[in-house]
Amino acid sequence: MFSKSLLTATALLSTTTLAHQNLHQLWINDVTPGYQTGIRMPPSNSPVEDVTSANMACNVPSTTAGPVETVEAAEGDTIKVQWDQSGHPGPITHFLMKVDDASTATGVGAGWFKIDELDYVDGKWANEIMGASDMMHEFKLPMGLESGEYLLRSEMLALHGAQTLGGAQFYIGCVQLKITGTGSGNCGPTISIPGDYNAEDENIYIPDVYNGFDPTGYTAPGGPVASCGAGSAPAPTVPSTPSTPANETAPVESPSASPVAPVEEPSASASASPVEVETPVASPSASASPIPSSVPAPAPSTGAGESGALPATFTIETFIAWLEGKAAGSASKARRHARAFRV
Ligand SMILES: [Cu+2]
Repeated sequence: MFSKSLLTATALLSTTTLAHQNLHQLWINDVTPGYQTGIRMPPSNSPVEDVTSANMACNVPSTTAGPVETVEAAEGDTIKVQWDQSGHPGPITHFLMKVDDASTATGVGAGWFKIDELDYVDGKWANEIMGASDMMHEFKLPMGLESGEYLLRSEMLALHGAQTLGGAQFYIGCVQLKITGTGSGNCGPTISIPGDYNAEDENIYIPDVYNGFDPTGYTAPGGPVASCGAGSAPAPTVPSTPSTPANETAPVESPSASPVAPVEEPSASASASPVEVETPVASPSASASPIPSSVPAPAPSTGAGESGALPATFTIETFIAWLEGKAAGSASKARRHARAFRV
């Protein structure tokens, strides 16, 4: 516990960042092209919340990053992705889109097909499951892909604000791939991004997310996992392994060598490390996520409970939360954590 007098707001605000997240690295059959190589890094780690935005496809385009390398892969390859630590409850999904030139394609529009999905398994959301594996998640490129260039879209949907229409947060990272395959390009079903996500969809807008919502039957947006070619089933999803990945090509510059990057919250467990004001989505496993259904969802427009009086004694997390409430209180669309942080 800390006393108010020991801490100043400016000190905390300047050193504390919140659990926004980005995709930073991938491995293809356990070999990485390097830290942030092949990935279109957005200008910040903030989410996209407007499902009608073109940024839903491949996040906000960077105006300062240099050219992104297109990475080679083959159908059936194992892809492992690594995201920032996240206490935001929700699923992870992956989509592919065949493009003429992965280095220039925007990814906006039709042609995306889902190849991987992890929602809520054994009482844990995908972000929690990944948190136990250094925020890695593994899946396979389907068999039956047509050779050519693709965008691979990794989406982590955060549901902690899903009780508000438009409050769900989409974290998106796109990878540029050149895939060798044996198919003829008939993977489906396909969707349009933006276009097929609607703010009111039951897996995006969840009014009772803190009050009775049962996540066990939850299915992430984007429709079913596609199949490619007649009779060709998609490759099964392979659970992430806790083993440390090979990192042959980027041993020096990769901040991922550090167990926890300084901008990230120290723990993947939202319930154990409430760095943010946010409350994790209620889980049936009450012991793991002791969020009672009676806890009222924070009122976005008032910031009630967040910008009120600070108790005489408090944890650092509570103080950060209080500060966030102060900072967000005047926003027209109040957020339970700051958005302006940039990596
Ligand atoms: Cu966040």
